[in-house]
Amino acid sequence: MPNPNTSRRSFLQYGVAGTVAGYGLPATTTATEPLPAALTPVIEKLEPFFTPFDDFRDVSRGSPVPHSLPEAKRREVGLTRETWKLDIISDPENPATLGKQFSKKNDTAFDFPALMKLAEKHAVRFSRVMTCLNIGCPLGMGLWEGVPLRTVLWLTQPKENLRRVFFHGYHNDDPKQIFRASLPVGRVLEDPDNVPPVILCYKLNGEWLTPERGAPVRIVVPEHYGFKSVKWITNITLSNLASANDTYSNGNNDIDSPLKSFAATLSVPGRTKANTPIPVTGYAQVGISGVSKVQVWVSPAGKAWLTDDPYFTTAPWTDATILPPPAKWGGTVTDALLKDSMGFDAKGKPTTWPLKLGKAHWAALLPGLPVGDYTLRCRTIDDRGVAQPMPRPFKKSGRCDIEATKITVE
Ligand SMILES: Nc1nc2c(c(=O)[nH]1)N[C@H]1C(S)=C(S)[C@@H](COP(=O)(O)O)O[C@H]1N2
Ligand SMILES: [Mo]
Repeated sequence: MPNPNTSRRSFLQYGVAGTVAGYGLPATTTATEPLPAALTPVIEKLEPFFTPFDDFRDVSRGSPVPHSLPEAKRREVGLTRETWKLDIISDPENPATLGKQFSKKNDTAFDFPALMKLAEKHAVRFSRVMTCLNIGCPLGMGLWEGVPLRTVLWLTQPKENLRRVFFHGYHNDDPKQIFRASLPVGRVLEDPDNVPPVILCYKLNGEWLTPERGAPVRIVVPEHYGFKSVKWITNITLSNLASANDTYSNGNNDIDSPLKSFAATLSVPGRTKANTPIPVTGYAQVGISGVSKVQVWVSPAGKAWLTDDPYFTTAPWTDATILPPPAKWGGTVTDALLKDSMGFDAKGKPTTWPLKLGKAHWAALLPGLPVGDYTLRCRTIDDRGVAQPMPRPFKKSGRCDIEATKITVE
């Protein structure tokens, strides 16, 4: 696989003063700033960086959901690598001018061996978190591998009248069950700065996609919420229609909203002793504008905040520590897999940190508190200095509310 690294921005060097067991994090973040020892036990218990298959959460529509079909049926309907067939056609209602089309009807469908042939030269791998626009917590963090969709699109020899690419997957041959998404053709043909390409994906964390994750082939759109990453892909339609009609545009969803940054906690002691420092951990989702800081703030519970400051911008936030790249990546991801992945160097080390469109972990040791009930809040600050939930606070463009967690000090 060619090394597709484009970013040469060197990233912060972390001192490695010793390795914490389990999650395998270096015990210091920078040579000058050791992590307090009280954080070691909670950091050891953090989830793996890449999500193991069984821990991925599933968002699938369909009755029955396609991945629940028995193997024989999946084979019959083209949901195995051996039987997969992809239509790539011009939209009959808003035709794009193509030199060539691929269809089951004419026995010219694009198939898995053809995809693997392209993969030899064009395959890319990149990490990204899969998040549902309507769910507050990511479904899983993965290393996705596939062929850029544009490489396949160019096989149709498009000439003109092509403005939008629509795609949908297997839907039990019931038009009412079609789950459709789309992109402007420009996004398929060209990638915004440092964002990986839209891919026809066949591997996750180095293994073939499982039926639940969309086998044999799904779309992955790196910078968008999960609904653009259509599973069990069977149809690509090249259209001259200028506007989207994604299934997700129903339900008041903002389908043009790329991934947002936000922070959430993973471990917070619900009850704790007075005047004793309180170790907390969490994760940050790294959206399109990155994450430069994670911050925490503890306040007495039930105390009203200023009504003209709904996002607590004037609260006394303090910085948490964003943890460095883990020594062990988790899932089935190895350094060998990472070394020719986008955003990683020849040794399998990330070239920037935290990984854009990914997940990072953080930790903080809160100062001891007097007896009482408290609220812990956390937030991200993006690369432009904008604090969560800005710049796009609306619920239907992806979740990013400032999380509030209760702590009782006894
Ligand atoms: N064919 C198909 N693809 C689909 C869906 C679906 O229902 N059918 N759900 C989408 C939504 S809403 C999300 S959030 C992601 C979730 O990906 P995952 O199930 O692999 O976690 O899949 C997307 N792809
Ligand atoms: Mo979703």
